[in-house]
Order: sequence, then structure tokens, then C-alpha cells
Amino acid sequence: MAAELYKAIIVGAPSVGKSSLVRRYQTGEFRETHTATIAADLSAIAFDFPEGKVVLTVIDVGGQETFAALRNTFYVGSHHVIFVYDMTNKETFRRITPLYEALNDKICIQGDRHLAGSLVANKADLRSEAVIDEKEGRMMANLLHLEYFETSALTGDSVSEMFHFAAAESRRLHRRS
Ligand SMILES: Nc1nc2c(ncn2[C@@H]2O[C@H](COP(=O)(O)OP(=O)(O)OP(=O)(O)O)[C@@H](O)[C@H]2O)c(=O)[nH]1
Ligand SMILES: [Mg+2]
Repeated sequence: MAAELYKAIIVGAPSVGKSSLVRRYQTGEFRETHTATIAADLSAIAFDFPEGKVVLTVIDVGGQETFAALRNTFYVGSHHVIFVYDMTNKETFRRITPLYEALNDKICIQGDRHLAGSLVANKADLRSEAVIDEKEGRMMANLLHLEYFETSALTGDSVSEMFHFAAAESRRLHRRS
């Protein structure tokens, strides 16, 4: 049976760890240094669900404001949006709402449907330095109708679960419509 293809986009302020999360999932590696993503990187992740194969194309968009227009272009046709912030950096949390609104404006939402996605509090290995706690993160996720994850690209905590959810949820919502 042919694989089902879905598209996810991963967005957030610079340095929150978007590329690190993708890299951790794809290669199991972690890099200490930050190399800013220029424009966007594409990767494909394959999942074997009991119902069949799913391939999720992940578009990792550079967080610099220069790429705002590009981000909106890539959003069109996406099945899942992964919003990432760094739990040790308040400013990156503040960026979530404007990002959500900018992307939400790009689609025509029908009835009670919301933008499908996840809110990811990354750098959970630095929890002792966190300035945004779980309660605040979950509140924001509820408000925006997003699934909440706390991840660490350094330790790998919850990284597979987060990408797995993106694929499973894309499939579930697409099948229903
Ligand atoms: N401690 C810790 N550091 C992390 C984690 N994830 C990423 N980093 C570090 O944060 C920095 C930025 O990571 P990137 O993955 O390049 O960030 P990005 O969101 O892709 O940044 P842009 O491409 O500029 O938008 C790097 O120095 C990483 O090593 C994490 O979970 N824990
Ligand atoms: Mg990057």
C-alpha cells in the first residue's frame, strides 16, 4: 500500500531548538553550537502505523524575522504546525501568539475547526532555569487548541512522542474530513 503523505511546519523564535529537535529525531545527535537556519530545511520522517505507512515532511523554518514571509508561504497546505519556544527565555514564549495569529490568518477556518498543531516547550533539561512553567505553557496550549509537549533536544526527552503525534494527528484529522 502506498504511504500517506503529510506536511508539518516547525516554527518559533531563533535559537529555541527547532533544528535541534529535528536533528535529534533523525540522527540521535545533539550539537552545542547554533547555526542559524537560512530560509528553511526540509526532511522526511517515515512512520509505520498499524494502519499503514505515513511520511511526514517536516519544514524547519529559520526563526529570523527575515523569513516571516517564507514561513507563511510554507504554511499553506500544512497539516500540522509545531510551535516551539525555549522554556528558559520569556521572549520566545511571547512570540508564540503573534506567530499563531499570522499563520491562522493564512487559512480559512470553517465551523469550529482550529489550526491543528502542538506547542513545544523545549530545553526541558534546563528546567531549573525555566522562566515559563508547565502551568503557563499548558494554559497557552489550551487557549490555542494545541497539544502541549515539554521536550529536550539534548536528552531526547519526548522528541519522538512529539513528532509521532504530529504524524498521527495529521492522519486522524485528514481521514475524518
Ligand atoms: N540545553 C539545551 N540546548 C538546546 C536544546 N535544543 C537546542 N539547544 C541549543 O540551542 C541553540 C539553538 O538551537 P537550534 O536548533 O539551532 O535553534 P533553531 O530554533 O533551529 O534556530 P534558528 O534556525 O536560528 O531559527 C543551539 O546552541 C543548541 O545546542 C535543548 O533541548 N537543550
Ligand atoms: Mg534552525
